[in-house]
Amino acid sequence: MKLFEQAPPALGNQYDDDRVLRSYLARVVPPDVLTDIEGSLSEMGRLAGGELYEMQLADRLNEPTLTHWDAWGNRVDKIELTRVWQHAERIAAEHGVVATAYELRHGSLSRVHQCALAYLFTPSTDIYSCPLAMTDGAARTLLNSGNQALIDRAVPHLITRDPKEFWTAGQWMTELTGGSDVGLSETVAKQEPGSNTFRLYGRKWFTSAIASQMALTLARPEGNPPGGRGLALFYLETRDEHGRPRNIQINRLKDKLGTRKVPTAELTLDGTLAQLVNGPTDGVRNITPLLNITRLWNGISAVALMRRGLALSLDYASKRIAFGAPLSEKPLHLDTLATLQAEFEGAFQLAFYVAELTGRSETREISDEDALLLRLLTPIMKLTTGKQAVMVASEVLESFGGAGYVEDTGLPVLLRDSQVLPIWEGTTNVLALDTLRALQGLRRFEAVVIDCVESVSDARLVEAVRVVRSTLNHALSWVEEAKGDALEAGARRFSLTLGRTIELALMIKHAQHDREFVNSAQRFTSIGVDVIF
Ligand code: MFK
Repeated sequence: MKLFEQAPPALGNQYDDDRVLRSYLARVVPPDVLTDIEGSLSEMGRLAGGELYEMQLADRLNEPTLTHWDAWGNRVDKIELTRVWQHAERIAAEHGVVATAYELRHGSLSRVHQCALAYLFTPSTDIYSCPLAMTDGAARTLLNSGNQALIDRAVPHLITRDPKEFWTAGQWMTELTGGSDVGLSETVAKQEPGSNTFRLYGRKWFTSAIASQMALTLARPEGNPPGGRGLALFYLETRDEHGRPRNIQINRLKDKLGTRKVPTAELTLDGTLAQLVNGPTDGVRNITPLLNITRLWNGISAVALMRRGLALSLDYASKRIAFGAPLSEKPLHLDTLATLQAEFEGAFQLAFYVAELTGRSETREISDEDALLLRLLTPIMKLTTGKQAVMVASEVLESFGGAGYVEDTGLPVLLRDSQVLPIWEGTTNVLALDTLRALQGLRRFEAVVIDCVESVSDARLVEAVRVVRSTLNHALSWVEEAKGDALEAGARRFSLTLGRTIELALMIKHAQHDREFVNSAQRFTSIGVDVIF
């Protein structure tokens, strides 16, 4: 008797198969630029759907390890990375997953190109996007600082395509006292007599991707006042020429729910040599360029993981027969996936719109009003897409039935890894409060949303346009009226409503360009946009 065989879900070229990415690029990137960048995207799509994905499945059970002592009793604190991570580092460097944004081959659109590469690369490389995000953010922070010695020393390594020269960067902010409230940090910086160098003493409680060659971190120079202003931003190199940590003890690796391939550590800094990046105070403000870049990466990673889950689920639906037909012919299954697809497309449009604005800010082609909009949209985008990613990942697992709950399908990791997206780089609530600090961008937000929906001619989008307008008005009047505790208590609902409103507005704009996307805009409208209540 022939045993029943179930074909597993499979992936093709993740660029060629992605009609959302390709349609978006056709709208925002001029044809000659698209011709120039398509080769790199198709190549990354081929790797992501092919050898990287296969390696990821084969490497599923490996995790990074920390060895404290060598055979001869020397403290070495050696980190062994997984096979995928070792390979991903080379691919990332060679394919310019960071470098593309700094080479500026296509001006401000280089950021969109780079985010598209990151989007394709991320789901097949076990969250190697984490060190890349911090590397990108460190390069941007150092360049903004104007500290020429540090720029000359580190930036060429951070943005090179040569794997032998490539460095990644850490972002050491979190301490036991302050995860979100970074101003509570206790690490002390003592200046070396007669020099500009400092030694850092303290404990860092959650340092991601500890294998990096350099880090940006916060510490309080002796005598400075408490709070974020009394902290300073420091640059340090993590290991000496023998590969040993420089007065840094790696106490242990974190035992996390997800992102288990990321070697996240607890550290003790015990006289670690460090240099000021830009002055002895205002460390929190000075590290914000890094935060804003990693928050962009967070959003791009959120849409990337949603897309991966949907790609697998859609493929499986054509292979899985139940109750007499493939799932892909079942109205309820299709309806469920269409809702997830609409959430993904809304998130995609918003994350890439923030990439466009970031690119224009980096090439200084941004108006003052759009700079304020970018400041407002970065937390909104990060918090909205993070929530969507968890919801979509959970539903994707369910769409596989029991198989989605079984580890060796490679599916559960999608949910575990997505769950970090609303947590690191600022939780939903912390970013909702940050949204309130950035309301100067609200006027431009309103103008952009109205502009997206103003000249809509397709009758099928009339209801979507009505919902955008009415939700926008509700949000604007709510924030005008809310005060004190009521304003703070409603900040999450307000921020999510702004996020969903601009997602729908951008979806409508996109559907005008490509009518294939009208259905998604309609569906997103009926799922619901206004969560202020
Ligand atoms: C998959 C890809 C993702 C990659 C992941 C990488 C690995 C993850 C590693 C981590 O998780 S690292 C830890 C991340 N931690 C955080 O994100 C901290 C979350 N907490 C916040 O964001 C708080 O809002 C914040 C620490 C910034 C609040 O601190 P303070 O001391 O109360 O700051 P304050 O007074 O609000 O702001 C100080 C200055 O910075 C102000 O400017 P002024 O000095 O001119 O008044 C603010 O306007 C400015 N500022 C704050 N946030 C800003 C900003 N400016 C620009 N952009 C921002 N986002």
